[in-house]
Amino acid sequence: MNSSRNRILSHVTCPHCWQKSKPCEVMWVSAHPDLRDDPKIPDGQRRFLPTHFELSGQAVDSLGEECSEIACPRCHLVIPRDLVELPPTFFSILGSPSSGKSYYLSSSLWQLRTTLSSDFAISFEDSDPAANQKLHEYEETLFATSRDDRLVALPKTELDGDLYEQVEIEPGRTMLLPRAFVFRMRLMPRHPKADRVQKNGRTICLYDNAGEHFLPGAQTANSPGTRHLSLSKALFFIFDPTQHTKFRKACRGNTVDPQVSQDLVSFRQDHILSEATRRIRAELGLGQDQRDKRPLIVVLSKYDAWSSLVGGRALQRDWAIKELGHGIHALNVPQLKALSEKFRGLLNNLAPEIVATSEAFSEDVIYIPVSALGCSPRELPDAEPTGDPPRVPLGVLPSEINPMWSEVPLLYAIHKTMPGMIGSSRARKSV
Ligand SMILES: Nc1nc2c(ncn2[C@@H]2O[C@H](COP(=O)(O)OP(=O)(O)OP(=O)(O)O)[C@@H](O)[C@H]2O)c(=O)[nH]1
Ligand SMILES: [Mg+2]
Repeated sequence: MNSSRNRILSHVTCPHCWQKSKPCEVMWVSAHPDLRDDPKIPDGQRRFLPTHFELSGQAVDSLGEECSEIACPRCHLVIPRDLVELPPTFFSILGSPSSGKSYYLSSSLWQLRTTLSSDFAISFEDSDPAANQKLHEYEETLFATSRDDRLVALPKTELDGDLYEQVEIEPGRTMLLPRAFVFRMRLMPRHPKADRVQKNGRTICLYDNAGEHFLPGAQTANSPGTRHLSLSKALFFIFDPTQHTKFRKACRGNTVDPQVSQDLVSFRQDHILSEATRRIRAELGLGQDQRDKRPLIVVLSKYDAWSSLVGGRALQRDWAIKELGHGIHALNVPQLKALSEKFRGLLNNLAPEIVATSEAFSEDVIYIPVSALGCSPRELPDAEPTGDPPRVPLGVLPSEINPMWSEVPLLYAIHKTMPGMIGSSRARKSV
């Protein structure tokens, strides 16, 4: 493909089906309204390999219209243009149903949008705002609503809902592919390594899978929803203490959170992690005695509901993020590691199977508590109980939301996997 921009990568990775293509193999999406007959995308604009380009570098379709979107030659889904220029970094978020993945993703990205530019001099933007639309809706529901005195809730992520796309990948074979959220990161001029700004640009690709996708048997050749696990540079395992029998027992009476006080289905969360590690080992050809080198970040979600087990203190931002001067901050990695040891100790007491499964899989495990909401959700009045056992759906008051550390796991992953972007401070401050 042709481009008017500076740098083109040697191959382009599709964030939906993960096919790697040479830039010249990447297809364009016709812009003329009469070209709506793509064989793989029902009602989609025709995809084509261009022969004519405008001076601007945009391809021209067979009816003379200038085009702007590109698509994967295999699945025909749209690829954000940034993926042609900026190396992609995939991050995978996994966890059981209702462990808090969607709330965590929304809260962490909402925080990152401001923290990265204000504190780390890194710009962070949507690569394709239309493709990130669902996430915008989540963020607006929780953080930018005009009525913050009404209970709101994010929908449960469905196994085949609008975060997935059905594609007839070859005649008679339909695949269900996950939609990626893609972001562009670049160093800003005041970043200490800004002279290498071109080199240090990156795209980040993230997914919001339904928890059921991580259950044994859910991944098939035609529904490879979690194949990103083996491509990703860091894995985020969302462990929800409120779904764990011993944690629930230990903090009952010390929280009003209905997730602790009600009788809920408890998923064997170690099984979810084991299943993910089984898929990754099979995909990467990793032996049972070999450990993965990538960071495994065990995110202990809903800290607000179980903080009584560690003294009830709120997680302070300055325990994790330290100012270096001139408005530039670094991650206090020694402090994070020390805190990780404390939370590992708590897990070892109450959920040793999580520590054992995590550390048997990865050489590089860190335990980070977060609260995406910073408050407990409440039962939605007038809502019908659903599920088995039936329970009233929960909502949260936007005026009460006050996230704690939801940006920290992603900052740590960026620090570990993209050298030079986020530095580490040396000093440790005792907590
Ligand atoms: N107390 C507390 N509850 C939370 C927090 N984050 C999420 N929850 C609750 O956890 C429940 C499940 O959250 P989701 O983010 O929808 O869970 P999920 O992992 O995306 O679930 P699936 O989409 O089914 O896989 C919701 O009822 C939320 O109110 C938090 O920080 N604190
Ligand atoms: Mg979800």
